[in-house]
Amino acid sequence: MLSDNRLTIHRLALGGDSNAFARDVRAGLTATRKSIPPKYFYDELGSRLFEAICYLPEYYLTRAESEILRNNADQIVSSVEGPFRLLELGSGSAEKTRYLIEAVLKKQPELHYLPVDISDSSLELASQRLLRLYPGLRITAFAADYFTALQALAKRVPAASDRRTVALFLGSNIGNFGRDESREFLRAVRRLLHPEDALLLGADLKKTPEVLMPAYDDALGVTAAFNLNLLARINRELDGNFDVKKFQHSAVYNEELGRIEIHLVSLQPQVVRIRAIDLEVAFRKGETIRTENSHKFDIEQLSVIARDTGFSLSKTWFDDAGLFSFNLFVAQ
Ligand code: AVJ
Repeated sequence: MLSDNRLTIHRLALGGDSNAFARDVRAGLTATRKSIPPKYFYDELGSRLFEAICYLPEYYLTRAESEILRNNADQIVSSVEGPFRLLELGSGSAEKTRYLIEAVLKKQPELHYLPVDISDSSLELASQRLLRLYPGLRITAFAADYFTALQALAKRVPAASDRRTVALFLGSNIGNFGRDESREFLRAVRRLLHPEDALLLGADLKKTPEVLMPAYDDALGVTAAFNLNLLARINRELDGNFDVKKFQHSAVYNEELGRIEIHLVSLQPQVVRIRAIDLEVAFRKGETIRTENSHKFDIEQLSVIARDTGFSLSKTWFDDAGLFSFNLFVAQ
């Protein structure tokens, strides 16, 4: 635990937890349909590759959500009665969060910000920067996956009686969850909140494949590098011998389930060794590892999800092009 006056970082997903990575890689690569959970994209290199994705012309999500926040931050913050503290799940570079932090700091002199991120390097970098920018800020950060962090928060960060908690779940991170998992997650968030506390949820909207597909298969190949880095990470951390060139990034839109499905495709029959977990994995030509689902939403769906998880969808903001939604969920 790193701690000074204004910053405390709880490292609950330290490098030492390469155990969980080892376990999940073994389970995922020995299953009939191979998969690896997307949270493992975000080692230090992967987090930086994701930030590069956010600058791509094809990846409209980040720009659309930034536009909403830039244009509406004051109104968004005023829709909940303060004073606040902000709890952010999946804070990353916290670039977009700054709009909300600035809007809050216009209304109250100090703010307690509690970011959670799987990448401790992102968390530390973003926290130091925010503290330099905003003297009124105090940060308690959690380097952990979502469910670990929610458990820790329930134990260590008792519900505040003198201020509202506003939880942030931006960037359509919710899209990684399936139907049941998203509900389990939102119920766990809801348990941390009091009635009238709020969750601000950024969710990408359903749209034509012509717009969706390039966002997940860009011309420069940054998304491909982001996806393939997962194999390189297994090589680095688990002493694997993946030949990354013998796999290819693939993104498919599953219209029926309303989601982009991301895979790594084996370009030939091959056997890969992962020494640290004493595993040999055979791939057929064309066999894939599923690495991510990215669900897309409509407002009706979001309002049902809110109701199912102890919230009520009270307002939605859109960008001018109507690509992305920013939703105020009020705890019931
Ligand atoms: C961080 C989960 C929101 O699904 O759009 C971007 C991750 N994957 N390009 C998304 C991602 C490939 C991203 N989320």
